[in-house]
Amino acid sequence: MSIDYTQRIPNNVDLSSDRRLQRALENWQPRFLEWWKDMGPDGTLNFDVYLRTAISAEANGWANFGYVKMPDYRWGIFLAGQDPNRVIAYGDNKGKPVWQEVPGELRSTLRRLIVTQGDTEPASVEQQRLLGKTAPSLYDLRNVFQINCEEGRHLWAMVYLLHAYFGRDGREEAEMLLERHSGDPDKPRILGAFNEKTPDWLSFFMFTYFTDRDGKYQLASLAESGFDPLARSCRFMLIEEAHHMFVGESGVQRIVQRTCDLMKEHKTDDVRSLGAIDLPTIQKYLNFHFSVSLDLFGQEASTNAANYYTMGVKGRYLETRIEDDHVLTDSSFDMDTADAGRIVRKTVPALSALNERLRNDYIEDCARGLIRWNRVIEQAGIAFELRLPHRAFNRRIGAFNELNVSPEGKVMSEAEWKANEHKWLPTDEDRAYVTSLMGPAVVEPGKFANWIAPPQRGINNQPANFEYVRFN
Ligand code: BYC
Repeated sequence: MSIDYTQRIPNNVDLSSDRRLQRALENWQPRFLEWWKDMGPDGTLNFDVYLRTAISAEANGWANFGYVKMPDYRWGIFLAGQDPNRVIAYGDNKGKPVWQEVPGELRSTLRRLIVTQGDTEPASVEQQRLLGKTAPSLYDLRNVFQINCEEGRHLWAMVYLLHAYFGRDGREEAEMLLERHSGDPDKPRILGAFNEKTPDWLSFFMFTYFTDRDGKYQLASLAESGFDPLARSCRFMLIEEAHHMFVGESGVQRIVQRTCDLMKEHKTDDVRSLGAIDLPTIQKYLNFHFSVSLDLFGQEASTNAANYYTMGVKGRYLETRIEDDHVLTDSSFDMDTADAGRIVRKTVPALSALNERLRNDYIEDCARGLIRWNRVIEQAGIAFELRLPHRAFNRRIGAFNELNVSPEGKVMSEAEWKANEHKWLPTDEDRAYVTSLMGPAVVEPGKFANWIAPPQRGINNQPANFEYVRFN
């Protein structure tokens, strides 16, 4: 179904045919805009930003580019097309038609998953609220705003589901999504990583590379849901999400490129004296964001995850492409876990290991970007390799929470870990240094901050010196 842009809330769900729902969402809309003004990108209400806006739910030609003032961005409700023959691909309900309404017995489970997903979207906008003040270029400024707008739209996607399918409880949850805030001591966001700060652009690029990629894997699992409106919402969100991870990957790559260029030109490792970010510091930020994002996959052994799967609520990554029985009651899975203070390999029932399996898929995907970043370093003839730390390193959630593990995977005493932590994770001094490089924002078209290389190409085939943001 095409998107109706004549409505106050653009949508492809025929919203105008359900007056009650339409009115409920139109009541939530001003609350969302208030939140955007208070918690969204700071001081930007009058900027014209070269943004893409979804205009069709088809993969080809789905977006339109043009200048938009962000409070006027057309946040809307877009679901990917419906397949009338779609059946549940796994679990006890395998082969049965997908649900167009919420089955009563799955109501609280589905609501909880949708709320958890929805909670991350505004959280990331809150985390990125101040980045515009220190943008390294107009190109980057535009990209953070694009991401913020689309995370706002992803919030809309989840709020639509809550309003449309969960009655009064759903409306209350939608309110709460605007009341919890990232880092708020009284009403924090639900998942750990979304209460961390994103105070600088190195953190931002690492966040969009590692944490948005958790989003990709969680959304892909929910895109397999037997609850069809959730599956279709997530499928469309994934199309938007790809750009966010591109911003992360290319952002880190451009920082690495600039660092290597300076190291080569000045024949020195001491790029801090040249106002750039040294490779060991980049590695420490990588260690932090990777480990915090690993926590987002939950416990290694999880009965929650087993139940989601058995009930048909949340599948595996690309479930329908996997060749097995899609029931998993007789399958096992090998994984590392902690036992009596050590990392041990165990064979466990496959159903209880679904979080870990998804984490494996994620880690494999994360490694691909490092290959590209390391190629830049290698081409500069520099002997340094960025590495993903061991999965047990710096964990707060799951079995490894109780261990102290080095990036290489060595288990150690707390004292030894504490004595070495400064080599592995950003110290206050590292953070202060990176912060000192930030800002004021570089706002001249085609100019870039000293610590980052220009992108290889512009947005939507525009040149790098395009005026991506007009300040009025
Ligand atoms: N922090 O059995 P477990 C994105 C809790 S990112 C705090 O493993 P489950 C985005 C858990 O709630 C993607 N608590 O749980 C990215 C449970 O509590 P109860 C977001 C945690 O449910 C960038 C207990 O520990 N989407 O989209 O299997 C920018 C037992 O754990 C955490 C989703 O996450 C944690 N990290 O797995 C913008 C998808 N981990 O029941 C956006 C929806 C676990 O004991 N969520 N706990 O009270 C889920 O699928 C699941 O809730 C989780 C957790 C995978 C997160």
